[in-house]
Amino acid sequence: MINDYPQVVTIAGSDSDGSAGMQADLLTFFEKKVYGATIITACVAGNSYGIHAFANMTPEFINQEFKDLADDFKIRAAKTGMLADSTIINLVADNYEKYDFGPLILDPVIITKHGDLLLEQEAYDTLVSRLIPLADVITPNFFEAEKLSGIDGNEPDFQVKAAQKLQAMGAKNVMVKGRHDSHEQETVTDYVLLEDGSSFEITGPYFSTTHKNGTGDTLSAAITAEIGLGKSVEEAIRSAKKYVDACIQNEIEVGHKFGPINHWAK
Ligand code: PXL
Repeated sequence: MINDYPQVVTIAGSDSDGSAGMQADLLTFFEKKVYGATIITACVAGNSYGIHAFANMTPEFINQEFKDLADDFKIRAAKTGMLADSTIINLVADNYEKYDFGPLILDPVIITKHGDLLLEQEAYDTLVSRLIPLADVITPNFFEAEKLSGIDGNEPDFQVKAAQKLQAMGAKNVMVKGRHDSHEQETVTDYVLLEDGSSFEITGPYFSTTHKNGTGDTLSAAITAEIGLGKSVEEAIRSAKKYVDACIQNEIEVGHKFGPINHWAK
């Protein structure tokens, strides 16, 4: 058996409503035609109104998931999503150092669009010390970039400064997503700083919709898929951004409040 079909993995939480977390990642992998494996870190019970219960996987279980994939599959790229707490971050880093799963796309999932916390407060330090130095690409949203860089989002050139800081902290390539919290705005501008020091901006339309659950997961999953398919980081980011915009634009009517995006969009 040659085992050479492009294979990627998401190391993330399961979201019972199917809109975010590893469910959004798998839908993205499927649409991008890469084979998607999953390392579940935690499960959340919720729906479009919010999250109502959490359960973390045990360290033994997570270690076994890594081992089983490493024993059999040829993973070409990996992404992280919800990592829940310090213990899980440490063992994800340990396993990442132990096995070759290709480039790591770190989506520093901290809080949901409903305001539910997905990472315990004391886990930031572990994320910074253990995972940022392993990241080939990090994709913080505006709030996460503020939190991780320690720079105030109102400072002039915030995205540039935050990206430089995150690179100095060890991430090779950084995408600081634009602010999208005002219904007045017409566009959103993301800033990307590449490993070689070059940079670019991507400006896209701002979509005023409540159906945006799983947007960040989908973006980082699409970057992971493209990198798994052999694209450069720049190509992967540009193509992922286009895909996510299409997913938001082509609404799908599921749930009553903060609904999912539409992964069938092209
Ligand atoms: O979209 C962030 C996210 C990531 N992972 C899990 C989630 C959510 C948001 O709800 O539930 C498991």
